[in-house]
Amino acid sequence: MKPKVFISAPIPKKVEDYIAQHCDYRIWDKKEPIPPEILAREVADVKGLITKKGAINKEFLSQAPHLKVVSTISVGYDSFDIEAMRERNVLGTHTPFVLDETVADLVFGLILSAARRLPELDRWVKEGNWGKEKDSERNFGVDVHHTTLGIIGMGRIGEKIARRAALGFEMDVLYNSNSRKPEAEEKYGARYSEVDELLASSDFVVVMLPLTQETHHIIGEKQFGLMKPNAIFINCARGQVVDEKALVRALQEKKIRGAGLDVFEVEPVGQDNPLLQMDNVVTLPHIGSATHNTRFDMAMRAAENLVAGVTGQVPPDVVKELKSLAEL
Ligand code: 8YV
Repeated sequence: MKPKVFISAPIPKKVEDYIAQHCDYRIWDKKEPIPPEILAREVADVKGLITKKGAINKEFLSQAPHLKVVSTISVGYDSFDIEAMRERNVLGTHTPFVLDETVADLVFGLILSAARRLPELDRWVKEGNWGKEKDSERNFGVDVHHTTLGIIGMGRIGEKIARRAALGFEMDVLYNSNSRKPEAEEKYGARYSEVDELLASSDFVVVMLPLTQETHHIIGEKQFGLMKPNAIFINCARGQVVDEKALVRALQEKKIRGAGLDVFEVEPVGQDNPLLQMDNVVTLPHIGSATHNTRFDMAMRAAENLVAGVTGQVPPDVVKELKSLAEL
């Protein structure tokens, strides 16, 4: 008998076919998110679950007594309550590697957009303003090349950003991380730096940290106060890593020049969020990994993790905090 699994969001047909070969599955394939009461019913008898968001906590797990593996189609796994999963012996997997280059591309999209004011000037042209204004400096921005980039959180994606920065834009790269990255230091001339020094020296500050209890609001008033008045702040990680109210104040008080944001403390971002009123802030709807190829690869990777987990193998991408469960 094939193991029972539930897929709680639409996935590409090929990925569904792969799961069908190994599992007895049901799928929520509607565009709107699955209502919690339906999810609770669907997970009551399954061994494996594919998810995209939604807390996997004690309460959720109590509705899924047979669950062995939860496979999220994302690299971030802040939706996992690690302690609750460990207690219930449920493996959690994520999708590292396959999105690194795509997210690094978007970080540079935000850097360029904020520095050269691309979305603002795109609107300006489309609104018919070109030729009306006489101020020849009106549309000036700031350079990206040969400036200093500070990366807080130098994981796999951070290293891809560093490569683009050093080899493409000839930027100086500073980074802060739990561990030193000899390869990035050697190949891209990246220099390890304490956070305060990195903030004070960088023209562009990119935060690339996972969201955990320790990183919640790790960038706040003090950190914005240390940045250069000309600095541009980029967040493509998780909104809650940043104290958004402090960011708004820093922008209003011109403590920094601008920001490029793919993520927000509350998503979708509220229309009354003051960040949406600021021309010097580029806002995107959490699209770091959102290309056809990468989202396909992420779904396939999540499917492979799921199938491995429900067929008695060790899934390739068990999250580091739960690896010890997989070794039992
Ligand atoms: C996800 C992301 O695809 O991977 C992550 O951690 O933030 C995105 O790439 C998104 O959260 C939807 O699952």
